[in-house]
Amino acid sequence: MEKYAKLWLKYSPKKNNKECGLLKNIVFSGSYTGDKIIENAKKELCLGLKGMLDITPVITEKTSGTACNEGAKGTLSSGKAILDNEEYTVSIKDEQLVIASGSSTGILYGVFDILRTVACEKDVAEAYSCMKKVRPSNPLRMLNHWDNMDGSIERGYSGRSFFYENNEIIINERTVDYARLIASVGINAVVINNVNVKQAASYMITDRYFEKLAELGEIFAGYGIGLYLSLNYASTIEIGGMESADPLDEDVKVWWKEKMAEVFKKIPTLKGFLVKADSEGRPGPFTYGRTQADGANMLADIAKEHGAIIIWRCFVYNCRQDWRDKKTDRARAGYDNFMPMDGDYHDNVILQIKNGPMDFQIREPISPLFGGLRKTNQMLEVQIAQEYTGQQIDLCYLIPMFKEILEFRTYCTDEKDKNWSDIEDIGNDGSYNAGNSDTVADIISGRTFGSRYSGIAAVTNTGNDFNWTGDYLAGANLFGFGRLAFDTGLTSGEIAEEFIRMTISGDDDTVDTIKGILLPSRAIYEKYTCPLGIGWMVKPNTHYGCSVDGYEYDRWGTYHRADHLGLGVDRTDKGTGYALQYNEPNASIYNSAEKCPDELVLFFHHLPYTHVLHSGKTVIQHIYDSHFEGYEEAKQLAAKWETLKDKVDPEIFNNVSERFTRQLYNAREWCDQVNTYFHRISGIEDAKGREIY
Ligand code: GCV
Repeated sequence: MEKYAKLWLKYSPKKNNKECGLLKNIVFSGSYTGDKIIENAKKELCLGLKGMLDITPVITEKTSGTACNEGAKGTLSSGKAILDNEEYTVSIKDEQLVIASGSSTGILYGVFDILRTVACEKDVAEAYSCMKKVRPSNPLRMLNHWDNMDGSIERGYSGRSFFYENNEIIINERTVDYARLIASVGINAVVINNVNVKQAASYMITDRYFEKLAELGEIFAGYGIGLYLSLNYASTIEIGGMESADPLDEDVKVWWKEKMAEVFKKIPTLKGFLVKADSEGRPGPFTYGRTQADGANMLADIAKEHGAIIIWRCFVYNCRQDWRDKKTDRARAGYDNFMPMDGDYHDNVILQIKNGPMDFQIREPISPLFGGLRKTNQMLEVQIAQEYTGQQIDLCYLIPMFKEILEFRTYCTDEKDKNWSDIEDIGNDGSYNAGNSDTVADIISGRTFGSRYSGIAAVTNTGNDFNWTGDYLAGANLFGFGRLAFDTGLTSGEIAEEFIRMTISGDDDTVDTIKGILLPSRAIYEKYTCPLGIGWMVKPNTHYGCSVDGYEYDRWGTYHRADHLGLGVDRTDKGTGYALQYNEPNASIYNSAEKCPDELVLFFHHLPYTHVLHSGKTVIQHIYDSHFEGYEEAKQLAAKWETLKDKVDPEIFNNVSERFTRQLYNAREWCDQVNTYFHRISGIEDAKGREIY
């Protein structure tokens, strides 16, 4: 019995490509250096082809004319470049498959490309008949673990941490398999500890943990993955015994200088830090009357001496709001706190921005910082840990949502916006990429403003459960996030299909059925939970299950403002003004109840229940219909899964089946509670006369 599932690297026997001679002779070519990554690439190729096709390939290396010794055991290329050139090609030459790249990471990705082709039973000769050239869409493709050193995981739904137990770092076989799994989908950076850095985690930058962290960093580096740590902003106080963490205080700077010199010496593979400051009770520069830029730049200037970067989160808002106060708007906070300093952040700072202005709800508009910031490195933060999206009990395949986010047009390069006097200064190379390269995907890829450091991070959904993600199907979000971050051009369907074929089954009918379950699951979850973009009708603290007023009279800035006439938050020019933080035409669209897309209309407007949506339905009828439909459709998903009883591994079948039972209970509660609440408060009957309590 295996200790944990191998997921998409299980390399089970395949029928296609068995006779493919191309897979017997594989060439690694290019100006890469022979190192641990190449050794791992060879191991993986042999393991995969042996398992799937019983082939042991002959691997030849041609590195810029100088042959690299077979199975080179060279040391890690722990040079301080944050990002390799990870581009690779796979082609056929002289009856051989050739993977070419300028870096060993590129070669490793080429290997995983071939293994994926075989695992999905695509014809290898055909797949590479024309040279396949691949360049990752995003420079940084990162996972953020919210793992605590006591072994718990904040917002974790898959067991406990596989990185920590009793304040010690665990390194074992699973650590290596984790690195293999995520490298195989193109992840190149991992933050291994919670952004809320407390207790033992504050000591990660002390000799208590250096040895283990160095070891972990080497394992990751062997798969092209950079190691990052979350940093306690107030380390000078908490571990340095000082009285201040003022970023402009000379003594504070000296402390950090010495500390970082020590840390980067002891953990040579470390690439940088992630910082949550001035957020939800965490310390930060505001305490000293300083700006976020002051805090980020102080750390970044020192980190720069070690070739490292500082990723600074924009999740800064007032979490002690009075619910009676209708002027303060949490949605505004990110923009209000970070926009004024656009251009002030130093070049090794990246601002990490949650996809929406609130907090990972099932539906939110895109943060207006995307398209607002033009002179600052930016990274998108999404959450595959399903905190508000079903907690890996309810199925919610998030890739369609991520695609929408990435495809959102910010209009930041629009002609009429180009009256900026210093526009020519934008970007490292001084260029400004005019035209329509203004989607979130464009911005975070670095191409819109020529940023050097940018990309996408996901709060991860992993833990030490046998199947890593609690629900086997939630594995599609881990797999899918990596694949999408690597290639934003892939469709949700393509990604789902790869995941299913590699992880669950290659049988065409089974693949179609599971795809039919995954693809609509986000829309269904949205239907039976919070209507029309309003969000937050969840049980406080745990964030699972319906509680319409759960956050209504709380301090978190998360209100629906429902009364007997209507609901929604007025964020227009007559309300909090949030809608105006967007570039045109988005600002005008969101500011108008007539133009605003239905799915976001209650996020931006307080509307009567009788308001007629674009769909032709009134708000109240939409609430009733979508909730009844959502629950019904969830039942259909569960029924479809039941048809697979004899078609998928019982371990997988039973796990997902059990989750669906819980999902249906949850969906029914949401449906009945939301409908009942609004029926009672509005006094308006359901046009279809269904049972409401
Ligand atoms: C790590 C939300 C979550 C918190 C999380 C926070 C964040 O508020 O509920 O658990 O803290 O986001 O992103 O920092």
